[in-house]
Amino acid sequence: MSNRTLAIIKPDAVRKNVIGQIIAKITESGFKVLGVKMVHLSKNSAQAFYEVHKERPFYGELVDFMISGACVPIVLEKDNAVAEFRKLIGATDPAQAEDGTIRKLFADSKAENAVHGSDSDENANNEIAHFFSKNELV
Ligand code: IDP
Ligand code: MG
Repeated sequence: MSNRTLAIIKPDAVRKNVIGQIIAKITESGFKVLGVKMVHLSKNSAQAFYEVHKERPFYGELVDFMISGACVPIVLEKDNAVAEFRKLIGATDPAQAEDGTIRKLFADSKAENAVHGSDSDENANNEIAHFFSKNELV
């Protein structure tokens, strides 16, 4: 069990101007922010980030969505961070997400679902390295 995970505030939530509300919800839930930046992903970078999904039917749509505007990757720290953050964001499809979760509050659809959260410690480490060098993290 590791204590770090990668969150991304996705382009739909950036467009809705709810970056601050989402970060407030995250920090109120006991996560510490170790790193944060705003980036506009290139197609190559988004394809590489979602490489694990390249055989899925929605891969092209997902990459196009993730490059449709800026996003905000955030490195978070908390005990059992990966599982705790997945609980806070809720189900992939906001229609299935529990009340009070970030996706229930801010997401519009299964594709445009406001936030990303790593799904394992191994992926969290790789995803953190995708966006941040060591000297960018506290
Ligand atoms: P997760 O983000 O809850 O871990 P994954 O299955 O890993 O969900 O899918 C990655 C992302 O791909 C989702 O967050 C969502 O943006 C997008 N996605 C997942 N399923 C679909 C779908 O059926 N249609 C369109 N986009 C999807
Ligand atoms: Mg996933």
